[in-house]
Amino acid sequence: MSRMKQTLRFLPVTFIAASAVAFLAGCGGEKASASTAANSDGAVAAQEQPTLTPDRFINVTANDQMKFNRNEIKAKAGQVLSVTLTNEGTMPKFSMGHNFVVLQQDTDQEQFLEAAMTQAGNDYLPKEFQSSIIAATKLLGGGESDTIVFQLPEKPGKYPFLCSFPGRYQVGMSGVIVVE
Ligand SMILES: [Cu+2]
Repeated sequence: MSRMKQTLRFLPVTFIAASAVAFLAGCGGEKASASTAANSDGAVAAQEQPTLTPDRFINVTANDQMKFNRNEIKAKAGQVLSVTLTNEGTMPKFSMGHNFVVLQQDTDQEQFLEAAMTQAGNDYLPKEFQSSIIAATKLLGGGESDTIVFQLPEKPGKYPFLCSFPGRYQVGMSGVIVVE
């Protein structure tokens, strides 16, 4: 219970910091990085590692046809990934927004998505599931992109990723990061 409280207290700070860095990344260049929560210890761990150096850079695209360009990413345990999501569509965020959300293995995705539906004001990232979110981009309209840098868990397995905009998971905007 107290850990939950701690998580909730730290997360907003992390998200603000991540947004600020993401903004800089958008204006500056490839090397700048943003990070949200790093692992199951969430924001606390992210604070201990304010500058993660990516082991790999991965480009993911989304479009007006409601598809990601990839549904599987293979990676190594503990690897630091820099994922750039680009919305190659032309439609606005409110009707055709996309994001890229990486979840802990044990997340109940149905409940996550149900909660996400009601939280447009928070980019469809359900606040009560923040400890389940390993990393998440901003919600992007057509032509926008955002980069997240995060460390994969040490535990091998399949970590789901998805777009949390309502209805997108159901038409295939999901996939897995296979951690070996
Ligand atoms: Cu989407």
